[in-house]
Amino acid sequence: MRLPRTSYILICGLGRSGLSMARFLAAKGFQVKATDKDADTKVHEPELHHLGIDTQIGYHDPETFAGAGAIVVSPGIPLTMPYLMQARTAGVPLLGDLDIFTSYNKTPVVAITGTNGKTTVTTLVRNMLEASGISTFMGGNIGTPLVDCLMTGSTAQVVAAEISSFQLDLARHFKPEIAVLLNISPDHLDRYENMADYCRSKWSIFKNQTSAHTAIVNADMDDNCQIRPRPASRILAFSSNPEARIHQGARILNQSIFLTLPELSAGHTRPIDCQNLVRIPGIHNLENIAAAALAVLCAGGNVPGILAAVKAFNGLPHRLTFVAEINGIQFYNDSKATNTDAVIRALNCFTKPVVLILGGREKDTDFTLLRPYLKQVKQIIAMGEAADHIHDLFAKNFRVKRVPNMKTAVTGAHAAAQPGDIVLLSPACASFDMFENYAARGDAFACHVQELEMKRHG
Ligand code: UMA
Repeated sequence: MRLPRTSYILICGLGRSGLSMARFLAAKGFQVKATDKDADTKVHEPELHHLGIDTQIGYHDPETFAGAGAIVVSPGIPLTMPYLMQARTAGVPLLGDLDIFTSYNKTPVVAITGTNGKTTVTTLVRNMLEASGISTFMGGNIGTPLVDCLMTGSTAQVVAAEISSFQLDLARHFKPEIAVLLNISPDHLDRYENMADYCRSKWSIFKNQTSAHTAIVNADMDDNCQIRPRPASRILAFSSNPEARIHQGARILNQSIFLTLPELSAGHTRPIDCQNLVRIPGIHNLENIAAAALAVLCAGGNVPGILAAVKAFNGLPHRLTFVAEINGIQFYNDSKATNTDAVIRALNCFTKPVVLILGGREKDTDFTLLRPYLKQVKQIIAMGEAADHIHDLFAKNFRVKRVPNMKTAVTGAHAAAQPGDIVLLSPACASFDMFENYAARGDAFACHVQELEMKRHG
């Protein structure tokens, strides 16, 4: 891919991704301009000006878009943004960070996408590779932009990259040596036309792979999430369905993972007994471990490294994290559950009665997908912009209480629960209506739970 030298490259959006890209392209000697509609990003102006980058901050100027040689679009900015659409129509190429990273990167990449579990699997892949003696750079949607790997003089032997569908939407040349598709379930339908579009975006992670590469795919995805043609790369499958036949890949059966792969000696099959090894709950986490282990073996890691990393892994914050037990009621923070499938995964981990805190900003969410899994839910606490919608959908069959904020969500849930019950914050929504991000929402939940605990102790 050739980047323009005769005209400027416009960076659209100065969040983490755009800022890193501006620094990177300026360091490569390109003429760079940067724009962000949010005046708060003015704090970056001195640094950007020092790097020779012109800025338009607090507004977007359509002429700057139309006159660019190329526009690098931050992943969170929809491609339907009018100035982007006009520029594209006028022939200005829209680029994403993956293609720019690909044109400079020389390190093998393990790329991980999927609706749920991406961050956990990316972290596991990094930890397993490191425990196998392979130095690894971890970046992408997980937080550290991938071009940072190219700027820090990293000596990593492998890049473990969490990849979002938003990043894939602008990728034409991204070609990871190993790519993992964990699962697909409805999400981001405010940005995609329909589920088929979202699925196409996810599967495109494999589109440039050749027979020299490896695709690791969840064999249990239903037909709606499948896509033809299948990738040209070697396909490894993983499954937790006892009926599944896995020729090469991983099966999850009775709390064990059976890996079958030519990379393994000793008959190509290796069972891993997870009973006393794995500290993170749920079948979905065994799937995550299986997918990570396959990727790591393909990238040169080893079984002792995999076992050591799994044993040491306690899970990431805001993912079904135990907060406290008050009066025999256990409180769990699953703030990262921003879609219905993640809530279903969380509910499947409990057999006890649950008071479920749902709500936030909707993403064209179909909450009715939750209905078959709500048997053990004794009360729904509905908060945020989605509260009325949730109430209207479920109030006929469930007890639903609407609350104005997180504090009343926690006190309301506590009042509705009895000793032995679970209070679960697993909102099925984005957090941006009430919080800066899902982490701030999870912290607020934990903080109000702690207040309850303090009150109890007088
Ligand atoms: N902006 C404009 N004009 C617009 C709209 C937005 O200038 O019309 C500006 C905003 O004012 C803001 C910037 O664009 O300053 C935000 O860009 P961004 O949303 O792409 O955010 P970044 O901080 O660059 O973070 C992005 C990813 N964000 C999204 O995909 C929404 C981060 O993933 C990623 O960690 C980071 O790049 C580094 O690679 C976050 C995320 O929520 C965690 N991802 C989604 C998810 O996991 O569900 C996909």
